[in-house]
Amino acid sequence: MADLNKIISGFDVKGSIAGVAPFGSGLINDTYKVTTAGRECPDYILQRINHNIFQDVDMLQSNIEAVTRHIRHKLEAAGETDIERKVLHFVKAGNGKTYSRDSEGNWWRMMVFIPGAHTYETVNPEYSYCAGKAFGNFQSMLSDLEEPLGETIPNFHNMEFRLSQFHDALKADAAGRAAEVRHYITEIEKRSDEMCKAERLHREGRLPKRICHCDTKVNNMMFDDKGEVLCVIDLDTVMPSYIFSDYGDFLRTGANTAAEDEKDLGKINFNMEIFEAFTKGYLESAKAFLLPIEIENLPYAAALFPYMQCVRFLTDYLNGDTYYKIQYPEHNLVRTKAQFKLLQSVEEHNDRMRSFIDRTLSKMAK
Ligand code: GN1
Ligand code: MG
Repeated sequence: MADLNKIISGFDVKGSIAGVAPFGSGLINDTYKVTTAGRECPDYILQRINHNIFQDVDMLQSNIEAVTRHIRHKLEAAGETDIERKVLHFVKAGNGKTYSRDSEGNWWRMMVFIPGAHTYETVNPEYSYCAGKAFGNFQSMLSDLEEPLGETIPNFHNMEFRLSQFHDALKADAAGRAAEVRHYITEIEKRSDEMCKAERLHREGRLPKRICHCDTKVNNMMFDDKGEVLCVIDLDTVMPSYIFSDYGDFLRTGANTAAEDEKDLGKINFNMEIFEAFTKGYLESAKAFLLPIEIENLPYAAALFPYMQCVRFLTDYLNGDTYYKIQYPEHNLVRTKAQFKLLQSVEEHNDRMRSFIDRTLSKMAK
């Protein structure tokens, strides 16, 4: 176990440390809340970057710095007064960078904890509408970022790549688990062509990549006490992708009537009220820059992300749980089943999603 106090002392932190405790429910990095003594100094978030997954830490932090700097300038130009709560503020380490390496080779970073902000694992329609607007705004604010961003995880949301990893895992069958998941393998294969549509459209030059967040889980948004979105957090995966990434991954988590790893499949459904509220918010802030092909494929995006996550969880299960943090041996299988159930529910709502989008667009055109 790393000496957290020693690591913290390497950053330009104000005040004396009163406590350090694990924080949040992320599946990749280790996150801690650092509380300082007294009211005048801010609290902080400390994170150990998972450098097995984010192998190019320089690129990772340089992306994040470019993005937060750009958003900060936009907010300043717009005369925003609550800037410290609307964009993440990374603390400098002794080396002048926003990250540092400990003697064991781990990478760490710190940011100012945003006071009076909350994250949620589930949201109501009103909050979903705000989330839709916020993610549309986020994409729109970054549309004129001049520095090119690197892919912090190459091919992160590339469905063809995720399927090839799945096929490799299946062939190797490292944990001897392939036989018990035959049903899910068949269901995944049945849909594979349709689900790789985005990559085909991109190759044909019809679908652009834009800067996206790429991890728009509902718990990656900070809300204030009134339910307004303050900012979007967890910026590790901000990179060029299809807008489907942000739209689809929010719905995967926000419109699921149960948790991502719910064992009782009967509880898992796609909540159309959340879908409608989120879609309305997203279209209001993003319609101005979206192409018809992007809008037309929003229902596809709603299905793509439960599908992709199902493939990713099953791949990890087949590999013997080497990627996602698990709490019990079958966890990745439970997650796979839950994502597949959600996918089926999304598929049942395809026509209703399409007609809601059409109605919303025609109302907006008036
Ligand atoms: C991971 O870091 P966290 O827990 O917010 C994953 C996402 C998955 C998600 C599934 C870098 O997100 O892509 O959708 O788990 N992030 C990475 O819950 O793989
Ligand atoms: Mg997260």
